[in-house]
Amino acid sequence: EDGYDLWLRYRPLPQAGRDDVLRQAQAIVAPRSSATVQAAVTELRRGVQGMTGQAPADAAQPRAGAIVLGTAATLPPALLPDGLAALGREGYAVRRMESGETVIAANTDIGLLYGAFAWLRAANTGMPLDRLDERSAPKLQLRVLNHWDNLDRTVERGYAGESIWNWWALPDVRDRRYTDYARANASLGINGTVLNNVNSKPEILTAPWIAKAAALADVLRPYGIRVYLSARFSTPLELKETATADPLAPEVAAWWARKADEIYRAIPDFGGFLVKANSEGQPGPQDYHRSHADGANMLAAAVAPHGGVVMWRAFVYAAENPADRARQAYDEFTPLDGKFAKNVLVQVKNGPIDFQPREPFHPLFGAMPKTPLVMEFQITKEYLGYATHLAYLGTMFEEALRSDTARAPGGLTVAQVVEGAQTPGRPTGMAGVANIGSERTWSGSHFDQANWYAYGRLAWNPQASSRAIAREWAAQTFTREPRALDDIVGMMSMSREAVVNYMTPLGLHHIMGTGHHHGPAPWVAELARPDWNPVYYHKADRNGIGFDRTARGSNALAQYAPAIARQYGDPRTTPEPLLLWFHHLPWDYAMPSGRTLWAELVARYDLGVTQAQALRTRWAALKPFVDARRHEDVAALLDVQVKEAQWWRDACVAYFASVSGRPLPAGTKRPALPLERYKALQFPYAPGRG
Ligand code: BDP
Repeated sequence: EDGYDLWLRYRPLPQAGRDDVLRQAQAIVAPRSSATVQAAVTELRRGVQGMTGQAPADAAQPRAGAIVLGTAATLPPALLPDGLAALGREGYAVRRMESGETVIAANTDIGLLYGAFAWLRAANTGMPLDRLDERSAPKLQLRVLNHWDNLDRTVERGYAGESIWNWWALPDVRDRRYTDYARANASLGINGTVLNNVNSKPEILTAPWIAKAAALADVLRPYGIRVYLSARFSTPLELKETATADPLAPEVAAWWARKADEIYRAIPDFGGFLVKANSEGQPGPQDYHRSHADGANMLAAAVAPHGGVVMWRAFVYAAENPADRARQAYDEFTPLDGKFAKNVLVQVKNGPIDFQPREPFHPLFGAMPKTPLVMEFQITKEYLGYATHLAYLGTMFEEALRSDTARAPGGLTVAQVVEGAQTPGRPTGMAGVANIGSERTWSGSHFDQANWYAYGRLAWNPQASSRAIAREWAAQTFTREPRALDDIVGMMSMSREAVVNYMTPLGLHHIMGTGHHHGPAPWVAELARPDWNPVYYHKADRNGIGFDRTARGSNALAQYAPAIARQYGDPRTTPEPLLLWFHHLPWDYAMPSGRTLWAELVARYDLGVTQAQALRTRWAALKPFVDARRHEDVAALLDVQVKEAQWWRDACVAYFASVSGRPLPAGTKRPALPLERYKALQFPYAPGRG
């Protein structure tokens, strides 16, 4: 086992499970087949064969012991579930009938494929198949991966090898891996993929690359996955096909309309464009004194006749806004609420800075009631220890989604906003920055597969429980033994908090190494822009630490609903995990634990190291339950995590001790090395720079 099979391993089940599967899946009955139905049947066969050693037969007529796939048009009335229409285009019902058939019903072929995966998931996780009765429909329409893959096959912030897109060999060579990628995504309900980096190049929209994208679209289509492209705003200008990229210039709009026509000729179900504009040096409409809405709407008009959408990112921060980078997206986008075309979605990162181990939810959620907002999560762990550290992100995604924006009486969670509570009739979506590469594990480590999995399941249902998802994943990936599962789920559930503790406890953020973001560098102060420097974010000096975002400081807090602004305006009522995000406090500030802030900070760093050690110990005890190779792979990474947790702790404690001028709290271990030695570490070849 090298991890390639992901959660779709279909290994032989223990006797009881095997008998159960064999009883329910003696045969498969499927309607005249489309490629999608074919994919569903092939997957069911593969699964049953793998779990039991026996392949189900093909049958023409429903009968007890058969799995019967069908839509309202093909199922016999006796097998048709009530209320099927309400499940919509992608929903499914899976039900074991009293008469002995297992019916997988849907309104479309893609619903059947999702239903087939649901049945396999149930079989794989040991649910009693003779009582199966599940209905499900996605709560979001666009469930999309964002690949930050470059055309030279490097991956920005990728820690799992080269891009899986072998651009050079495309469109002629269609690697089998693309099909396995499609299967894995379809098993979660992911229905879109942006193939290329948001830091995009003009070439992606030229004929040779459109052909490559079209070849991928052909492979992904049977699995319900649409292809999207990241578009560089200045493409026509840079290709020298227009004299400007001004979105209001007619020649520019006409160029994009022609380009959209060309793309749709090659990819009739093309999803649309993702755009990073006027952000980190990318071109955009503001270069022409136009707004984000002007830019987005021009592109939206080009794809609208074909049913496409534009996902316009709200990740913006400029050199001219040094007072508080966290404020800019809200300041720039809220005045545009209601000004975006119907097929534009604004894509917002979960927090206001940048995929930190912990951030409060982004204040745009709930604050743009006339604009569909896509949640953007980062699945790849740019700021959480790359693919080396175990950090299950399900808990982090859940924390963001369950946050109450307090923008409606009785509450309005971020999940509800993303589900379109404020924008009925408009599209909805979630985007996840992929952690997928060409390594055999796909994600760079076995546990990082769980982050892809959790993202997909939460995109289907943003209100799902991260713990339940972890259990479901681990049961399919490692073992069905309940005690071992409890342990694995326990490890996963505490893992992200461990990372927060040893990297950025109590609301600290962005104190990682410059550029590559690997390892601690809270001392960095000399970079050209203030907001590139860690010292800008923690503001530690002799007197205290933290970023004052209250009315006395940057007042970013005023971007939240009044109830939250009030609660977080006082350090005593601010949730402790966000304390230094919103407040600058003296080192002697009394924490609820009875410790001073300084002592608490050191205690948190120590706790993080202890938690990393606990992950390692707990995994060691799981050896009897996990195949040797994968057990060893994970163990090797946990050794690195313990070592790096200690490094983070030692470097940060040494640094904050030096700026505060405080002695280490009594009983605290001294950092292993003098501060200067940590400062001197360099990582010129860290991966993922793109
Ligand atoms: C930051 C990454 C950078 C991305 C940027 C983005 O460091 O590589 O290009 O986000 O989201 O987290 O556009």
